[in-house]
Amino acid sequence: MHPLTIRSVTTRAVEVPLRRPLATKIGTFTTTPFLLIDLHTEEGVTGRSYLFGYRPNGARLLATVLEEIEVMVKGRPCTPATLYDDLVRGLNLYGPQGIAFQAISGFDMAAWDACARAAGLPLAAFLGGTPGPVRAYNSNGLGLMAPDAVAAQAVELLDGGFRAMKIRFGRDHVDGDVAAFEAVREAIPDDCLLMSDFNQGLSRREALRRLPVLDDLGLVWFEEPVAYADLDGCRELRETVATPIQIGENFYGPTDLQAAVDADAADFVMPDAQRIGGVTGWMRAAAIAHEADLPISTHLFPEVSSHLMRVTPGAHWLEYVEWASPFLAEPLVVRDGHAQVTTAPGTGIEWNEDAVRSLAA
Ligand code: SMN
Ligand code: MG
Repeated sequence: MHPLTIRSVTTRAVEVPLRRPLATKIGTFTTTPFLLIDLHTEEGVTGRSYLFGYRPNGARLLATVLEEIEVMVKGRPCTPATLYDDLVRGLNLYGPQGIAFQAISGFDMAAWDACARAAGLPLAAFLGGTPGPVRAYNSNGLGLMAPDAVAAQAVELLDGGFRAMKIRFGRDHVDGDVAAFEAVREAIPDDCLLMSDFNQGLSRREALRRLPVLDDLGLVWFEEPVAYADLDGCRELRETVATPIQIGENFYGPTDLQAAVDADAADFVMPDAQRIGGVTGWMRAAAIAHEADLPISTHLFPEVSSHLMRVTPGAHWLEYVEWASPFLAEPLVVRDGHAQVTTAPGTGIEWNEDAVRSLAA
């Protein structure tokens, strides 16, 4: 087998309005900037991925690092695991985290996509698994809104056969969160599960006071109750409440997951493909989670993450968001609450070029 040879890495920024604006404790999202990545090879195969820009200029910041990555990989074989290690070493002086590491993750996802496409296989199969369904929860809403508004949205989020969804917590008073929860609970079927997310919004002291009040609600998990780096705080909360503590969307690389394991900080983990190191970082992190017997869920990026879950032991829940769908030619399909990993080669990411033009930022 001859590896592909990398010709260029190009990027484009788009700004996508959210169908359902999302208010969280860490910020309100009404539109989201994305950076679209194309990895071109001499053989004519193109690998694709996208990254979240988060802030208005975020996509541009990531694009600048990807320009440097292009300089580092141009003319080299497209061998993602090798390139990942070289890029981490090569960009080490910017810190093995933050924007630099996010750009490496985006490049890595595009490189794996190219390899799987060249083999004519869906990424899940290229990684040694099979395509098929992946259990998902709907994360497209239930922000910090009034109880009647959250309840109305919860009914909409059942569309697609979802039997699980995530509510955002962290209102000024815990009673506000309870009221929102109760309104949602009444509006949806009894067998529909609810996850909760505080987006790091509580101080440790406040979390120790609030989480016990919410502990009997039957939530699947409490996500990021305190600052993401406060692993001791997470462990203390685990010792205080019965509801599982879920963290991981802010892990930078497999090392951070190992640190959470070492600190006994989590019942569940949920790495984000943009921060854990793309496909390469995910596979290494998933091995650590498995050894530690931690169920593993995904954060954003359902198009790539659904493939990864098909080869992840202890795969727990896929987070489904539709935010990239407007610029994708074949948006991810969800049926009966399961994302459908199809037999299309690669991750299935193809741009809807008309949409990319009209959303250009
Ligand atoms: C989240 C993170 C970033 C952007 C939107 C929402 C949230 C989640 O923490 O877990 O979905
Ligand atoms: Mg979260």
